[in-house]
Amino acid sequence: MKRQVSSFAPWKRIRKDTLALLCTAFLSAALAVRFEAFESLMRLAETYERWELDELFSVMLISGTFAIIISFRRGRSLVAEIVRREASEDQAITQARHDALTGLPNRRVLADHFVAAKERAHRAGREVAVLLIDLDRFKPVNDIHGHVAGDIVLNVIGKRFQRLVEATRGAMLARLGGDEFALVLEYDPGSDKPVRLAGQIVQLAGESIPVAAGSVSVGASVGIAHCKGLEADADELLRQADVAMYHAKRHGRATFRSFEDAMDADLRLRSQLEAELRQAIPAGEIVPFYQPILSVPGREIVGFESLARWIHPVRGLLPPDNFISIAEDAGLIDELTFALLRRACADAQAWPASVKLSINISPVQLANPQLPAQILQAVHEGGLAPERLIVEITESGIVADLDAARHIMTELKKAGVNIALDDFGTGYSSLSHLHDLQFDCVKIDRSFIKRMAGSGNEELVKAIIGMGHGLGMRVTAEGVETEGNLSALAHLKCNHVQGFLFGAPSTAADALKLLALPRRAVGKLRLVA
Ligand code: G
Ligand code: G
Ligand code: MN
Repeated sequence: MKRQVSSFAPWKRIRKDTLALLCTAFLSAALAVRFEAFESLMRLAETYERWELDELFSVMLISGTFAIIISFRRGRSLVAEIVRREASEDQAITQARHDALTGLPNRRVLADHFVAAKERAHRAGREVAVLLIDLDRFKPVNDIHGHVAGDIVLNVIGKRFQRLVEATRGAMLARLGGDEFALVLEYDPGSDKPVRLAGQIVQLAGESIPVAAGSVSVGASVGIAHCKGLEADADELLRQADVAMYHAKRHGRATFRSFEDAMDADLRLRSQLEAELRQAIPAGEIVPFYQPILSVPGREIVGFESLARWIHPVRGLLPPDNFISIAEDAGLIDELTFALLRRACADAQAWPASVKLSINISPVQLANPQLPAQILQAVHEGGLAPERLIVEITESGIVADLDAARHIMTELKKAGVNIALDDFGTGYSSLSHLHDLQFDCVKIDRSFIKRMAGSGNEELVKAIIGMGHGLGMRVTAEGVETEGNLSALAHLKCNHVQGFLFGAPSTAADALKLLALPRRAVGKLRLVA
């Protein structure tokens, strides 16, 4: 707004100049009249007639007129040039302060706005919060539907957020870059406005978006940071909101979290564990534990699932949820997977050839097209026939990038490796995914088996088993803890079972002890992990 007014300044200037010129001319004329200059000139001309002064005056008058016309035109082009320059200056300023794709203000504007809002709120006894918004599942939109579709999504989402912000007093929205947006919010103390706004943002982001190829849907995870006092700057608040947003992502996405100091402690622990993990993998501190998988109703051990454990010299035995996601974030997951796989192949040498080895692959590893070749190489070096390997992939992995999952599965299956769909029922895979990808086995998540304990809750498990068999897959039930579970599953013709009834994940030595037990004794004789 301010810049638009200033574009008219040159016209003001030229008007001033003209006025000055007219005044001078008028004053000169008045002086000339007052001192009878024209009469004196006439007399001078008559006295010195032979000098032809009148012609000289005429020439002077004509060239004076030309000079005025030329300088007027020059003035005009000068004004046009100034207008042009100021317009491009305006454009440069707009570009430096706004995001080209969505037209929203950028990080700099947000930071400036934050400083003003903080001081204003302080004077008025109000509060300020910073919300950081990161879209979920945006990368697959770009990868699968192309960047044009990605741009459409960002624009549509930006407009939705902007409309919400316009209807909210004391809010200001910016795009930080990529799929990140942020907003500064002023609110009354004690009001739940920040979380309400965060909830609305999550909801708006989840609504489907039409693109050329139909429609896509993304989501948003939001982190909220509350400004305490006048010291904190925009960068610190954005950092805190980012930490909180990361917690929202870890808690299943499409949700929001408020920053707490404990989150910083958590972050410090994670970075400490990350540093320790870098040493621990080559040092062999991460080992596979094995949980038996049995046939039904024969109770024969048909395989073991390798489940990572960190035997930490100081912290003790750590379960995988303490370090797998750290390994994923730190880019260590491939190294970890192959260290475990090599060790598991060595352990499996002591098992009967009919006993298979199941390993888990993280969804992030599916992005690596070299993965099948690397797995096959490790299995080859470890002396395990590929037919004895089962690779477990979770639903979230295949949904995130279907094409990548398909490539990896095809390559592994060509070599004889079996593929299992892990934790089935907890993700968002559709029946068409199951049909399309041709898994060898589906593993029913333990939450369904747990619920089956109550009466009338067998229907879902029955349906999953029926579907699995219909698509030519073996079905494994996870989390089998009771004889009741087992007989119900046997009745439903479930192929394999796994769970505490037969043994918790335990060491390679314990796996050998289980194999040495007479058939049907497994599960009766409990081993302590
Ligand atoms: O063993 P436990 O129930 O604590 O395992 C928790 C989760 O960690 C399981 O979902 C399992 O799939 C995962 N997990 C265990 N070992 C590995 C591993 O070696 N690699 C990956 N990617 N995940 C694992
Ligand atoms: O997601 P995945 O299937 O990879 O997870 C396997 C994990 O499930 C094992 O690491 C183990 O800790 C856990 N688990 C195995 N059997 C049981 C069971 O019977 N009950 C419960 N609650 N958890 C189990
Ligand atoms: Mn598994």
